[in-house]
Amino acid sequence: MKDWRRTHYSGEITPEMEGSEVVVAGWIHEVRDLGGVAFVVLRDREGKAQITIPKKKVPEELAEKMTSLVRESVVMVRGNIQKDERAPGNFELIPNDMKILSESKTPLPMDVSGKVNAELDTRLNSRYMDLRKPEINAIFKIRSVALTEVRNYLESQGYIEITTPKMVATATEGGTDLFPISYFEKEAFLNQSPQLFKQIMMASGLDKVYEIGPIFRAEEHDTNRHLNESISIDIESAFSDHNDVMKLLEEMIHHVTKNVEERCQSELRALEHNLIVPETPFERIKYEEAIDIAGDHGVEVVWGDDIPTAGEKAVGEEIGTYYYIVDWPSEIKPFYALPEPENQELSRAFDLMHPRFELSSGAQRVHKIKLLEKRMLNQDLDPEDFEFYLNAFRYGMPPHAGWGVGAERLLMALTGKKNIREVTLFPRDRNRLTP
Ligand code: AMO
Repeated sequence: MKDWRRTHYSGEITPEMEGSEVVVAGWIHEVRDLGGVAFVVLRDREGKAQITIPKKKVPEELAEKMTSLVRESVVMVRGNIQKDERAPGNFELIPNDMKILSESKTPLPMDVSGKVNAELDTRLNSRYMDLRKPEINAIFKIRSVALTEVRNYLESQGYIEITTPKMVATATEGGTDLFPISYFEKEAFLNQSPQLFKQIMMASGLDKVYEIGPIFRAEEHDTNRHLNESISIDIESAFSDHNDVMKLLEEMIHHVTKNVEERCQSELRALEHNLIVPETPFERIKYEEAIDIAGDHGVEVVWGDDIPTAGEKAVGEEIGTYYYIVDWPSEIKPFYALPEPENQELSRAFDLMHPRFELSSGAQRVHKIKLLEKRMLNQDLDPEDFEFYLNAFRYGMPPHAGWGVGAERLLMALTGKKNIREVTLFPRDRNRLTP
């Protein structure tokens, strides 16, 4: 009995291995029968391997079986390596045997050869097939490296990974955008942010925590940068202020970008994306300056209003790289953002902007319970609903600060993709709940 086990990915085979027998496994990308010779291109995770079938040398039955293969079927091929400068990877395989593992149906739901462009909706409906394209699976290889580097960086800075509940009884970021669920006889919701839990952790003595986990937002809007289920990278740091965590954030963005640039060269090439590693520190622009720049571009923003997308775009175009917006009016930032002690109208909240979108927001937090309760009441929130949170502030709560970064938006920045659905395996949006 022959051992049918993959010995090599296509990318591991080199012309110097000429003469040796290998077993490759993957999908049938292309079959070309030229009469005296036929070519079958097999595609796997690492690239493509050309299988060349000289009809005179290969047993007739095998040649017949290989040339009648249906595209996208899954096979294993045992063959001998031969140098060939015209083939991908500069080698070809002369087959000795083949095993069909799974035959594909026809017609295919979409083309994966890159010759015909499918609509995003069609692609997302057949995501398993869309992902067979190298320029699509490159996105998710980059995602894996990026999240590993986020962890590496935060761990190197003394952060401890935590996971907090996603089924909760109260809103975090304001009450309207919640998905209700039934929790036995009680009303419950999917959590919008780990905000309250990560702040509670600041009273635990662990000091520096991070979480990479899902957040759920029942926002109705349908844009190219919002999802209803998203992955958030959150940190919280005790004995720190807003400046400390802004420095951490820009250093993390630098670290992750640099490592993706170094470790994902073939993926970035597949995406045709020229990734620029940003220099630190990032420019800090005051809210007041940002609304002035927006005004110069015809987007009028009244002091105290949020900056609309058109305003963000105008400022982003002017700056051209990452930048912070600081000194936000206190009234438009959440109750947990600390007002500037010397000027309560302004807060110690910040947004980190990519030229095309908001990447993160954060703040130094209110850690004194009296002020926290006062700010809740000012924002029409009932402190009684937040007792589990407020208790953590009653028995020794250090000053603290933190931020949240949308993982998909970080991936948009790293890959140059313009639509958040492109960088999400199975996006959840206003119209999409399957697959
Ligand atoms: P905020 O609500 O600004 O702040 O969210 C932080 C970051 O998360 C990402 N994000 C989203 N990405 C895709 N779709 C969405 N619907 C979506 N909502 C948010 C964005 C955003 O900048 N608790 C605070 C963070 C903190 O202060 O620590 C918070 O959640 O990239």
